Amino acid sequence: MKIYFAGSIRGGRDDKGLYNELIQYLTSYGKVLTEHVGDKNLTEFGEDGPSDEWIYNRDMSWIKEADVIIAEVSTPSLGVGYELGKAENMNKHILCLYKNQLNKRLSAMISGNKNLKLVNYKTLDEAKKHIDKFFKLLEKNC
Ligand code: 6K6
Repeated sequence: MKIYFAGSIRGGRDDKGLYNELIQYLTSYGKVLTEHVGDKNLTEFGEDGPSDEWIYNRDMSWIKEADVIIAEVSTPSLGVGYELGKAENMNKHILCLYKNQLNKRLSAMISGNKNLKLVNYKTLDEAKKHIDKFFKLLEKNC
């Protein structure tokens, strides 16, 4: 199972610790292609490749290669939104995890899209349970 984990980078790194925990959990289900998204030392101003064009091409080929896309969408990110749109067009299985927050609302382009499986959670344990359910359902339907 190849898993593409999407999470904000230049959109802001407030949730990097959470991404890290989710990625660690996902490794029990398969190979996470994008482990760097959870790198606690990666800031929005850092680098992860020789050029942006190189990063774009690498990430697009990983999305093509991935069996599933798991996106943490609580921190708004142009990159994550773009990846989700591309993955939807490729008919990938997609799970979006959204942490309930008081002063923020998720983009309607995500919450209003019935092709994306969107779940709300409050704690990391809840997020893990959603992940378990997603993979169980996938197993049943494949
Ligand atoms: C590292 C630190 C700052 O910039 C970088 C290099 N950029 C990226 N490196 C790796 N993946 C990236 C990069 N920029 C975007 N992505 C992909 O888009 C990741 O797979 C994330 O899921 C998503 C983040 O998009 P932004 O718009 O928040 O950066």
